[in-house]
Amino acid sequence: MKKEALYTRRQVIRKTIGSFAQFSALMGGGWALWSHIKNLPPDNGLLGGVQPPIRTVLTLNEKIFSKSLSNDHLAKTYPKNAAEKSPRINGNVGLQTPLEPDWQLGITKANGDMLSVSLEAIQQLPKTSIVFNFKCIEGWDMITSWGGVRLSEFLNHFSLHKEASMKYIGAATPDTDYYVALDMPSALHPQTLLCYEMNDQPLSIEHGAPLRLIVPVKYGFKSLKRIGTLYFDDAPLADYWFERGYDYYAGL
Ligand SMILES: Nc1nc2c(c(=O)[nH]1)N[C@H]1C(S)=C(S)[C@@H](COP(=O)(O)O)O[C@H]1N2
Ligand SMILES: [Mo]
Repeated sequence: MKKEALYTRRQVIRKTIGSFAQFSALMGGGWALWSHIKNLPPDNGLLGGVQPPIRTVLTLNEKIFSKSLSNDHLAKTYPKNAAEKSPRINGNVGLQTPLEPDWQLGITKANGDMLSVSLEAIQQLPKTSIVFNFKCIEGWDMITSWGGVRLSEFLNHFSLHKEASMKYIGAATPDTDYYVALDMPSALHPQTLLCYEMNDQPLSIEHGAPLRLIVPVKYGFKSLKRIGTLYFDDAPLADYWFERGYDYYAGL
C-alpha cells in the first residue's frame, strides 16, 4: 500500500515560509522593544546611568536580595586545600599609583572626625579566615582563601557604634578612583572581612595590599582592593559599578 504523504511539497513550503515570517516578526518585535529602551534617556542620578525599565528590574532584584540577606545566610565555605594557589587577578582601578609606604586606614567618623589606623593595629585584632567561592559578575568564579578581621569586630573595637548604626558604609581606594557602597547588614555580616592575607601570605599588590574588603555574600566587584578610607551615611553612597549599570546590592 502506498503511504500518503503527510504534507504536499507545496504545504511544506508554505509552512516553512509561515514559520520564518513568525520568527522574523518575533525577532523584529524584540529588536524594536530593545532599541526603544536603549534610546530612552539614561538617568544619571540614582538610576546609575541605565534606562528606567532596566533599572526597574534591577531595583526589583535588590528588593528580593536585601530581604533574603541575613546573618543566617552564609556563603558556602570550603577546606583550605580546595583554594586556588594563584587566583586570577581582576581589575586594577585605584591601584595604578604606587602604594604609600606609610599607608594607614582612614575612617571618617559620623561627627566628621578622622581616625587613622595602622595595619599592625588591624592585625592585632582576632583573625578570621574564610575559604569560599569568589564570584565575578563577568561569569567566572574561583575558590579562594583569605585572612583578616571581621569588619563588624573592627568597628566594635574602635567604638564606631554610631557609624555601624547608619544605613550604608562606603570604601574607597587611596586615590578614590574605585569606590564601593555596602548596605550595613551586609557590612556587618559575619563573613565580611577586612583582609590582609591570601593563602596565609600577605596580600600581593594585585590582590589589594595592604588591606582589602572581602564580601562573600556579594559579587566580587564589592570586594574593594587597597582600601584607603571608610565612611558612613544614612543615604545610599556612591558605587563605581552601580554607576556603570550594575545593581547596587549585587547580592548572591
Ligand atoms: N581597587 C579595586 N578593587 C577591585 C577591583 C578594581 O578594579 N579595583 N575590581 C573588583 C572586581 S570586578 C573583582 S571580580 C575583584 C577581583 O579580585 P582579585 O583581583 O583579587 O581576584 O576585585 C574587585 N575589587
Ligand atoms: Mo568582578
